[in-house]
Amino acid sequence: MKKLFILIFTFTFFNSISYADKNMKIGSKGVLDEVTRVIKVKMYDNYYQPNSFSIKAGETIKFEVENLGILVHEFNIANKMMHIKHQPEMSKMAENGILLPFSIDKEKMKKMAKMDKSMGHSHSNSVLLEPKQKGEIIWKFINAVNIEIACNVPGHYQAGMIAKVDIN
Ligand SMILES: [Cu+2]
Repeated sequence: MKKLFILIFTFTFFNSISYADKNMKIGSKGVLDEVTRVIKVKMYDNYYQPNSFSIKAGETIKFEVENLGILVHEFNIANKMMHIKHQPEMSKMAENGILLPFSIDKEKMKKMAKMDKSMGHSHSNSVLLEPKQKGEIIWKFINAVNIEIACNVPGHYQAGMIAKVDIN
């Protein structure tokens, strides 16, 4: 009987994980050949320009992102839950002296990423840029819901560095 309970529990548990995953659909990394539109985004302290995006479901967009602020900023395509989960990693990067207010210590980042992968900030849905730096993301908005583009440098999300994304 006990075994049966464990079995049922395990089944329910894993089922709930896949259910959560379905609700975290944010699309996927896109390829250059499929790009239908290029959007230029400027990052300032602490906001994006433009600060909202209207995207068709299934569209593949190339975001050309430039940091014109004096602070380090992130352009991260995710949902609220993912941003909240990512913020402690960014705080840890700051605590370890990798993520500095005006720059990123790339040497330290490389070194620490060998012990803790999350310190390398290597994500297909995000670019982290120093002032005057440019970066890009190609993103396919397939099965994407509740998308938020935001910056998770400590304090920036709380300061409202969030861009609204409408998918229709
Ligand atoms: Cu920022």
